[in-house]
Amino acid sequence: MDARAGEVSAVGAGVGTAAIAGVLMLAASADARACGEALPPPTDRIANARYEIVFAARPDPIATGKHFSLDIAVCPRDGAPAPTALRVDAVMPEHRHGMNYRPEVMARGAGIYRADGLMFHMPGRWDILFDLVTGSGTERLSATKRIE
Ligand SMILES: [Cu+2]
Repeated sequence: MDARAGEVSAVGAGVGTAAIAGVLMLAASADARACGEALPPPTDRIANARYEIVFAARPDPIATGKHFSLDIAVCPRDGAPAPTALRVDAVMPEHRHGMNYRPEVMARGAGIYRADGLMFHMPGRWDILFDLVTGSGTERLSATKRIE
């Protein structure tokens, strides 16, 4: 009887662990969907330990020499504070220059931003820079785009 009771509780523990693991996986995928889910695809996603950024170019694909906008979702991770502001810029690191225009960023609430007035004036590698202003400084995430 004792051995049997032991078996039963061992099985019970196994099921419990599997159920908890399943809940954690569901929570993780729900969070991943939640960031930027308001943005129609296609979207790009970048992240560091503290922040996840999902963004979409309008229009997509980005054309050389044409103004474009970015719809951006900023999602703090692991208890990081929501940024107080977002700055957006872009550079060509291989050519050591930036854009000829300064984009304007509007906060739309709930971690959603719109950056207007970007232009990649030549083809090649561009890095889009997202500077998150937080209480403890500025945190930069960047995303590389190759423009034909
Ligand atoms: Cu260049």
